[in-house]
Amino acid sequence: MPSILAYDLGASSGRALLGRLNDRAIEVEELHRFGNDPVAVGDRLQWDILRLFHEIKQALLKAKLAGETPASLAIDSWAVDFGLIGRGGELLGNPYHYRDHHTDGVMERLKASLTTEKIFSRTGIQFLPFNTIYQLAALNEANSPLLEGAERFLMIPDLLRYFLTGEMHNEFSNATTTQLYNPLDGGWDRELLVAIGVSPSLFGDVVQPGTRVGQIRASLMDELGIGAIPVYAAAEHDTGSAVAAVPALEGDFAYLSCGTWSLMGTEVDRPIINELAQELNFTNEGGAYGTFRLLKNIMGLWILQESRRAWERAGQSYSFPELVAMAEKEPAFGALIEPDDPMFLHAGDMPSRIRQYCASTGQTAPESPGAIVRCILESLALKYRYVLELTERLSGKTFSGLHMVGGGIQNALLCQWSANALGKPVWAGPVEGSALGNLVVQWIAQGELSDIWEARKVIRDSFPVVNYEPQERQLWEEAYGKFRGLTGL
Ligand code: LFR
Repeated sequence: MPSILAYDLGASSGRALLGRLNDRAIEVEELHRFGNDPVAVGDRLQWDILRLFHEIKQALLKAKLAGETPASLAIDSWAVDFGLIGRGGELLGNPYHYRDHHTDGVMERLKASLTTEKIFSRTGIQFLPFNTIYQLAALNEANSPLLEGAERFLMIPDLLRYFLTGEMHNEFSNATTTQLYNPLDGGWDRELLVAIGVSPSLFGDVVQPGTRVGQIRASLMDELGIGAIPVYAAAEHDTGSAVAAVPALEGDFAYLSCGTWSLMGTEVDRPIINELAQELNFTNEGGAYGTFRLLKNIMGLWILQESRRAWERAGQSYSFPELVAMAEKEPAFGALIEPDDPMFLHAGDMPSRIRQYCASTGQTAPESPGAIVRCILESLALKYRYVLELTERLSGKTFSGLHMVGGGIQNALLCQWSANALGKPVWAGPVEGSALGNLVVQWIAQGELSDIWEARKVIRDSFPVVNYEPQERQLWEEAYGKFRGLTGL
């Protein structure tokens, strides 16, 4: 059985995995792993997109040197960010990072001028200040030369795929995250585009996950000394790929895709766009095979990653396992935060911000790294409980437990505390959710798997799922009450 290749790019690292399907069992092999370090230049925070493309090529080279000829490849990545292509097909500037400050205040202004109701009813997408719509509006407000010279809009995987193949296509799952795509009409929302001063001509036809969208270009084959490789569109939004890989056996399941972000929700057949969804600020992101992800973003392990960087800058280096071990030794529920407070969104000194949050809510601020990590992880687990309750309320479903997928599940303490907070079991696995979702969409497109449910079954049979049963129920019930009181949720 020939291998196929999945590139999964996260906000802090990327990986290339080779997958093989043998007797309905998936085998994966990590071909290449690399850091993804955004670069601050002056006031701007940007992605090092050419470095990412270099790493994509490195993986192709590694495949060749290992004697592998992948039968196809696809790329998924974080959402909302994009590059603009100018005359002659050149990329204009480096894509901005969604945590850049150029969108500050833009969402509030557009909500007031266009109305919240209009934006939500046309897109079904949650209000996050970094959504593409606000990034493009910010460029327009700033009379950016990037926008003046732009002829095409490509999101990160579209762009990298364009570098690979020379062909430009906009992929569906990622397109929906822009808050500029109308899932009811099934196309880009021209009215919203015109309202933010961006020409609809930049936006191309939208291709579905599983579409073959070219092959690697001749110049790249020459450069690397390799043959042609067909290129597919996966569910190119990493969360879309992660949910495609949830090893659920029944339709009504709840998931948490756990990485830099924690994305919690359920899969639905059609977007739920109503007053309650708008009020609770849930999203309806497009997925593979006509599915939608009714979910909510939770700030996730970003706060921990960014705290670790702050300690590193102060000359104290800790690994994640070290930090988790330190947290475990601290007393329970010393201090709690609302992880989704806007003060935690941008890069910076998280330990100080956490102390500031605690001081302003009348709590004793955690000082040591262990106490800070305990505060972050307990607060996340309690926020999961809150968002799962909202998901049940909005979807009308009741969940018997929670599927957790993604790199964050390697943190066993977080999984256990999540089960404790929910009072329901957590089923953790697989770790490489997004890359597996990417692989199975390619196999379905090639007729190797029949559909998404068969794919989920095969994933379930191929990778371990760790079961965490809830413990210390009373303690966590009380903590949940304290969390709701403190955060005002
Ligand atoms: C997760 C993710 C989220 C999206 C955020 C920003 O990696 O794709 O789904 O809201 O990154 O793009």
